[in-house]
Amino acid sequence: MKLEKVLIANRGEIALRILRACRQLGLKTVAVHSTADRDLMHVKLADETVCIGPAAPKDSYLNIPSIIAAAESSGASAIHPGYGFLSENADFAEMVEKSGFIFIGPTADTIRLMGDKVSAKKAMQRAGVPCVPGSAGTLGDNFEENRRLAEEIGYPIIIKAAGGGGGRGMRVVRSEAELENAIALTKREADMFFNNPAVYMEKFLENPRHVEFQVLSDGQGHAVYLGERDCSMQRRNQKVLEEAPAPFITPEQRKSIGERCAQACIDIGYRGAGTFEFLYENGSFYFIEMNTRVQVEHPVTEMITGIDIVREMIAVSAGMPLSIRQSQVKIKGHAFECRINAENPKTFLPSPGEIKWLHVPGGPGVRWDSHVYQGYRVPPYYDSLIGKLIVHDNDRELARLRALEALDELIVEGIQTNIPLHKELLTDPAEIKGGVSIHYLEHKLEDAAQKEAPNKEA
Ligand code: MV4
Repeated sequence: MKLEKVLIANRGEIALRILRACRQLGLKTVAVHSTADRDLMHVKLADETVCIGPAAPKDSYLNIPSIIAAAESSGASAIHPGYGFLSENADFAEMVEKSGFIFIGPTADTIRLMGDKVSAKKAMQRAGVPCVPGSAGTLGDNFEENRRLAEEIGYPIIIKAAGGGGGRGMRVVRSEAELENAIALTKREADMFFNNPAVYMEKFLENPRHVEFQVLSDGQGHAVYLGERDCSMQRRNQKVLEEAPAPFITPEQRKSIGERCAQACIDIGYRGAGTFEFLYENGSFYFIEMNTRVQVEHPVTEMITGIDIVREMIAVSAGMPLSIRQSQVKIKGHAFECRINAENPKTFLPSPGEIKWLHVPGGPGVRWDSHVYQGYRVPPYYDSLIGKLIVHDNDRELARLRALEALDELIVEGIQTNIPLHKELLTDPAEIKGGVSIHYLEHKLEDAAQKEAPNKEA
């Protein structure tokens, strides 16, 4: 089918980001929205709009029949799922294609392959991507075998649900005494949450960084890597501050891992934008999961490469060959992204409500990706991301200072935001140095809470 009109099956800043990419490609847009989202910026800007249900995500942004019906009634040729919601739902991708629409992303089979973390890891091992040492596949019921395997890998180990990912369905095991129970518990949870009791075992890395590689691939034998991002500054599996390139990663490491990721894309016939998630510890990379969607933090990669990732993922999904060769990908300077959330900066409780006053920063190397405007009411039903402040400069230190300047200019009144947290993080000596671990922020927040109320327990 010829690509003419794109239905945006998402909301918030990413829906607006997708709309902008479509406009640039000369494509018409259809915004689908819940009853709580009539005032979203991309709904105002879209060529057509369809209300797909009530505020609750399960009734609107996760309502597959409603979204397919909207695509049919509006005459859309393609559906862009954005991130979250249905973006990594293989059944949705399959339904979209079977209904005659283009799914802007990989095939349903690829999503299924990567959605099962055991089959994903096997595919990556075959392709020569370095993985965390662990079980060859799903754990069997023979405890003696599992006991020997854990002993071989060496404690601590981690039991993960094959159907999990993104931090759900995992259990760290520090000694043999805990092993049998931990496997049983994780299996039971996995069955409940993911409808799949399969679990696998890995060496548990105590203090890694989270470094991920961005790829673009056309499913026709061409793939490129766009370098890596460091997303270690996180709390409860929610990233807070991201940057590209990752501190202290050498050009040789980038090339070596990047080439393996790109080759893996060619091997599995991957189509679209993708992210290879790695843990990085003591100079080595260990693959953990692949994300088959556009990611929140894609702009930092766009800033250092000058490549429009959303535009490229739309183009390759429409059947166009990748227009970029690896030799054309050049990494220039450094970028940070601050996720600006409507939340209390200390308690992290959501802070929905009306934005009474908004002033956004500007100037060279400053980008503001956001759907909010003065007078907009942040609804309580969805995640609290209200904007992404992205800055770029010639090196990491200049980019850091630029981020601080931009944060000073950014004014959001009427609701609480985590702007103060970002100012604190970007002046933190460990962050100034760079390369903090995935546990840094949580430890820092615990220390701060301890200092404020020394008698309270953690
Ligand atoms: C790990 C790990 C340590 N060792 N696997 C959590 C999210 C999911 N994507 C994988 N996760 C982890 N897997 C091994 N073998 C530590 C984590 C982890 C983590 C990873 C990335 C970013 C934030 C994290 C927070 C806690 C734990």
